[in-house]
Amino acid sequence: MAESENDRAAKRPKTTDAMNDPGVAGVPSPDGPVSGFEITRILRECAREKNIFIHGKVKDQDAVVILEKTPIGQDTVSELLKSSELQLEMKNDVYSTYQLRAPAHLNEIKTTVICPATEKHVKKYLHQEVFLVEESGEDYRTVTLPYISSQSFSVQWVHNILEKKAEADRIVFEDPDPVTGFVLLPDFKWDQKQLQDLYLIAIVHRRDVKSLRDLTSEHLPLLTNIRSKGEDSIQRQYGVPPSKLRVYFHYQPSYYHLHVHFTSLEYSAPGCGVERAHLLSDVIQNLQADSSYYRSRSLAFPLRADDALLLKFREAGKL
Ligand code: DD3
Repeated sequence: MAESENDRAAKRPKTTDAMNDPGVAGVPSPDGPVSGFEITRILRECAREKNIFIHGKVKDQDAVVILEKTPIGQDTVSELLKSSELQLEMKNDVYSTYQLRAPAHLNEIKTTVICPATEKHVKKYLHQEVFLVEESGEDYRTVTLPYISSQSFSVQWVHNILEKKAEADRIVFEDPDPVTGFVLLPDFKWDQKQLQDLYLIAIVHRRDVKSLRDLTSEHLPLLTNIRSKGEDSIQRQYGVPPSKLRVYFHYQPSYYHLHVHFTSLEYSAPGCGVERAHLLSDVIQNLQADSSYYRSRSLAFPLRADDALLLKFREAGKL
């Protein structure tokens, strides 16, 4: 019979506070932040994406927990079929369906925890109507830039990566040059169990470039360096050639420290659509043709109805 949460709670030592014990990567963490989680409400769920976003509390702190079933990796299929129990659901002619009971290590659920979560974190996962905004170079300087400067969008986690204070063991490649260098590592969204949803990010060392909007021909050595060394590293480490990669920026980005997304071409990553993604190779060519391309061009991007930036565009009469 399955052990109840009470049984397990009784067995584990009571010394550690759930939130002060982040656990150690790769080691089971019975006192991790999920065990004491009290559900407040479901923020969003998607049957197709097989994920659910939950708002709740751990001790007295707000938290968001994201649970997601991951793709079945080719390399685990044979073990999955061999070592699982099958329970027949129905049979009709040549057709039959089963519930397969996989061994625990082949039946993991990717779990992301944000704790303490701010109201912004919570809101981000609520389903919202979206609107397309067209931002001219002038709009950027008068509406968007003042807004992003006034907000304390924390990029602490980015600095932690660059300074090796977090995720140092996950770095796939680093070019330490302060001007053209970057760190390449798997994005949070990828659990690295299968190549189908490969997702890495290149985070630049220099801290004076917020987004695509700041790029000029001065940055071409940085961009071509990221393209060539990023693609090389992914080819070497994962055997995925450049022709199988979608390499791009987001505009607007979700954090204002320049970074490049490397995703599997087979995987429709969230945010890879034409309304938000700008291919690195297009960006390079546009800057080669016109150094002020991204300073002066209008750029369109989607904004959620509850995004404060949308309100700024409305107030400025741009929507
Ligand atoms: C983020 C955008 C940011 C929730 C979530 C993710 N890759 C990250 C911290 C460390 C990381 C990322 C914000 C935050 Cl789930 C709110 O992303 C990260 N580390 N995308 C990596 N490797």
